[in-house]
Amino acid sequence: MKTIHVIDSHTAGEPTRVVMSGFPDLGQGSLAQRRETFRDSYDHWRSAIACEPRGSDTMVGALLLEPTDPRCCAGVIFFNNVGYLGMCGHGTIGLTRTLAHVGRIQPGEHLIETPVGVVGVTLHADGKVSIDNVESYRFIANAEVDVPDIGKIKGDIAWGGNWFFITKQTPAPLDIAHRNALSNYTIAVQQALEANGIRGENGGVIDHVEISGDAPDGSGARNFVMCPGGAYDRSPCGTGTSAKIACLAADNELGEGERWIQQGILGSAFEGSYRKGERGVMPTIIGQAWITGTAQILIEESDPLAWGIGG
Ligand code: PYC
Repeated sequence: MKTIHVIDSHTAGEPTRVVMSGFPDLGQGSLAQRRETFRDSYDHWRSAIACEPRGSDTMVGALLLEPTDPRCCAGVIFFNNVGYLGMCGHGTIGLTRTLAHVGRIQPGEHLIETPVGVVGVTLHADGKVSIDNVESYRFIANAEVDVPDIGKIKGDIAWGGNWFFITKQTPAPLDIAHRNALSNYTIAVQQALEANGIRGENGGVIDHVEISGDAPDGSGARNFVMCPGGAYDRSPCGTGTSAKIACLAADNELGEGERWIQQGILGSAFEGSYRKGERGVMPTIIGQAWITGTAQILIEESDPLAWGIGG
């Protein structure tokens, strides 16, 4: 029997499961090297934790690790039902809230090491968390992809810690009632991008598709973000908001220091702003997470579904 201690939270509706202990040793390399070891040797642990019957398609896991950079209070590798994420905005907010919950950090500024770089976080006295995300930039403006049975879709390809295709074209209003139509559409776009070899810089797979528009009730900017693995982000997506801000800045539609309120498909919101970066923007994203549970995950070797369903 294997025992893994996890703490669950949600950030604006999107779950994060922080793995506190019980995970195999991944060695002492960089976070990127340890993510390779995780992927090569322990991928079944990912599916045991993130997939059904213990997890779900929406679950984002956050493996808590010792950082290599002594300035950082923690290292983390994010994963989900199908693989690994570079950065994860809602997950970093959930991780920060979790570290505070167990008394490992106090309100103030902290650094967290991820496989794609060090991110700064501020835990505010009211429980909100600001993330100073990795540099985000638009890679290609107005790219076009031909999507079977849908037609030509135009959008920007941008980096916000993950690769995004951000389009304003939508098959339905950005309302949770239309989640099935929005999901089918964005999954078709994801597949067409890959089938046509349309990728981010250095061949990075564009595994997130974001529809960007207005809330149906006119209450502000809203998005719908399809994550790798077929589940839509319940939150406004921290890396997706960062990528969107990079595009707004590139189009001179958002000035340095100006606030951008980004609703997700549930209407829950993150607040974003940016400083100019060397290449793009240095985004700050503010959101809040709530603890939803703590558990000892048990893996019985005799269980035919011990290592998760699918994944
Ligand atoms: O908040 O960056 C994010 C995120 C990525 C995938 C799910 N959430």
